[in-house]
Amino acid sequence: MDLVTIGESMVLFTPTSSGPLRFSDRFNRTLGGAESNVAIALSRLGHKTGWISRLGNDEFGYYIRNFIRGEGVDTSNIIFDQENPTGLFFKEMNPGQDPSIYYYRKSSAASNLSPKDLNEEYISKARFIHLTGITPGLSESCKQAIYRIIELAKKNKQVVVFDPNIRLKLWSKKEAANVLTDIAGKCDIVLAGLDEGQTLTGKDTPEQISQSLLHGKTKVVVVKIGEKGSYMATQNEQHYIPGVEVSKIIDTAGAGDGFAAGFLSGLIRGWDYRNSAELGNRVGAYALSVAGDVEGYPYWHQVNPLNSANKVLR
Ligand code: KDG
Repeated sequence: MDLVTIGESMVLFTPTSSGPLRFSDRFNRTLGGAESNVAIALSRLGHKTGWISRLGNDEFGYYIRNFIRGEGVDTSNIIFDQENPTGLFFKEMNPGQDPSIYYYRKSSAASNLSPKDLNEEYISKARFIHLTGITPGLSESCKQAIYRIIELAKKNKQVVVFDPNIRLKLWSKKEAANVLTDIAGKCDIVLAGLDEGQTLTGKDTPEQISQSLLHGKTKVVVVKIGEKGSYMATQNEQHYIPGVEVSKIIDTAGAGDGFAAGFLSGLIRGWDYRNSAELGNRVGAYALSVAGDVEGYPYWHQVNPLNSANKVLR
């Protein structure tokens, strides 16, 4: 297995009209979840991935499992929770602004994930472990599961990649910053949005943020800076990697996860950090050009640098 990830995925309802949800009566049903987004995007790029989670033993749980399994992600370590439901979330489309998000995930099946749900033998087979800051914000038992998986990865000499993905609807900025800074320092690679890096470190620029995050176990930091691309830093090299132009941005959700998948795809292929970050920018750009979290993620032939046909985004 190339990568194992753990987290919550939810059914996403997006209204077909914009404006306040109280007036919306038609919705498209898809799914979202930062960790399964990364697993799906990597699978499309040709890698073997596994997603650990809890889902409700309900129709939405089966829908999510079937979709993710259909994308080629290993779903053998999903637990169907007999008591708690699959989480849901709704988008509210605000013309000219980012959509508003409404979660219905309190006490969901996935927020009951705990260290006892972790199968060490399964986890130890992966080269990379991918974690986000969403999971520790879901509940105390989820936070303990994240610390336990970090311990297992250390014991089994695996590379841990961490995306803070700060969600202020789950916890306060102060609590998120305290916990996520601690977790970041225990991970090998940290991939943070500029605003997240600012929250974690109190610094302003990608250079200052990465210097501050390059401590403890962390050897590589990438700061994602939207349309400007990304900035990657180790103690020995630092580069700005320009963004890929997108003719029309349709939906920013899932772009950061697309970056993570592209970056990790590069590392799995043995590329250096700089070229991997360039692939991350490219995969993230694909996500921007299509509505929905995962619908836009490319297949390998679309981003393979040896294939000249991939230079134009779909
Ligand atoms: O990165 C995209 C995610 O934010 C979205 O899919 C929903 O996972 C999600 C969350 O917990 O907010």
